[in-house]
Amino acid sequence: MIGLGASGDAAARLALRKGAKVHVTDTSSEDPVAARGTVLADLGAEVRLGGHDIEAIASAGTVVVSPGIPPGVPVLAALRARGVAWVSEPEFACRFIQSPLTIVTGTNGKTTTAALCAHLLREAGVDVALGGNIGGGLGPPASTLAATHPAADRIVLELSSFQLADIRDLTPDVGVMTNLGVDHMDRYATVADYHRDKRRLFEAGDEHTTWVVNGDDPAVMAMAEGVPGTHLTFSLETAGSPGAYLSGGALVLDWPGRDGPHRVAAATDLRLLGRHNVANALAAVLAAAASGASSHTAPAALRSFPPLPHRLEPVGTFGGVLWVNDSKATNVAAAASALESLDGPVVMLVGGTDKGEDFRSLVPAMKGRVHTVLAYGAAGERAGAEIRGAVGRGVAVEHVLGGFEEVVDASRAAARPGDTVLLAPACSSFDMFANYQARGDAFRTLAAGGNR
Ligand code: UMA
Repeated sequence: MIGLGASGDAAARLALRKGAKVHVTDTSSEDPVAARGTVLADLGAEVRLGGHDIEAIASAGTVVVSPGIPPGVPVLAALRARGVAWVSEPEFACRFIQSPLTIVTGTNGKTTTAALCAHLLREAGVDVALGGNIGGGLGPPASTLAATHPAADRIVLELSSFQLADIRDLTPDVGVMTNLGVDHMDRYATVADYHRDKRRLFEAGDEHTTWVVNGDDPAVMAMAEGVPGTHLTFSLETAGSPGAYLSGGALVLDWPGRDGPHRVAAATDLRLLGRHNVANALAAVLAAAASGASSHTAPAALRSFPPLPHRLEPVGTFGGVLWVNDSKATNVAAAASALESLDGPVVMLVGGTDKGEDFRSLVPAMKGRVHTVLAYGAAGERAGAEIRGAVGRGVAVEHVLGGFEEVVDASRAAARPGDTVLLAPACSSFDMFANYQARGDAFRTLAAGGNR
């Protein structure tokens, strides 16, 4: 097992449980890797930290590689040169799973779609387990599911392009592609390389696979074209094709072979904000139906699904002001997409660790929505200056000095009844917090605390 993060730890434990002789290795020898290594050594694994022993890896019958390890790193180059193949962690896990798989991927929305699909199945009485890339406490790695739920009625896995890259025999019963855009350009040389790994999902299916694809996304439709299996689309724009679509503000399911289209819920019944989440809900409803959920329980299940933490999460309305935590928006594109989901007027908090992105790219989404920008943290001065220079009059741009509490206080002072205060910082959090979750938690607490 190469890499001892969450997925490496889970795969090593699974292999040990199955009676395999396990070698685990990581370039790091610091905690939390070191702490995991100590436990795995006690469980019987051979643990090599602080570097990789190529001979030991090459002699293994199966080599499993963690998703965060890019294909060009020296250890993988050395294995390639020796003709040693490897598999991704979910591929290894699925060798021990008997359940039919619903696999969800796409550039955006895969976590919400996978979690909502699992919720719809659970509420329909299906014994379902959720995991994969999802992380963040919402689901374990695939290898953990293989140990704990190997024969569930259904396993829903969110898979990233990194995890799809090295699958081999894993076959989706239902495959979902939410959309295709640009991401992970720090790992891939071109967008085509990134999409090539996404395409692995379609290559992994067979004539029995049901595909749930975004009918509004030409890149998805082009990739799915000619792929064996049953094709169903979800669409915000076009009503009428078999699948799920938005019509007159309602989510409609038109399942082939059943008694025609029927309304599942109103878009306003969802507790999730934003039009992109209506698309995610359509994908989830369709994927759940394809995975065996009866549609009778879908209306109540859609209404009961809570927003996921740190993803356009409404944390409360205080004095007529809605506070929204989108701390997961750690880059400019994600922050712009959060803005586009809101009608405004908006007070926006931007800042954190400066990743060198161009903050002027936020300005088109700000127009007509944002009346005040509060720029803060390590990136605050540059973000404020760039946005001020590009946004024009009518939008106040303030550089807030001090800690996060001061930033939240400044938001409260700037907001008027009817406004939304949006934390979509377009930066990572490390200047003030351990991670984006800690930042979102602080926002939630400070928003509620100061407004009681
Ligand atoms: N390493 C080596 N040798 C190298 C290079 C790195 O040993 O040459 C080590 C690193 O020191 C590290 C490990 O390899 O300890 C890599 O761990 P990892 O980055 O794969 O992290 P995990 O903790 O195993 O988490 C992964 C996913 N992370 C990534 O793909 C980056 C988690 O997705 C996922 O929840 C978890 O497996 C379980 O499936 C997170 C994520 O950010 C949520 N995903 C990306 C995204 O959603 O955009 C793809």
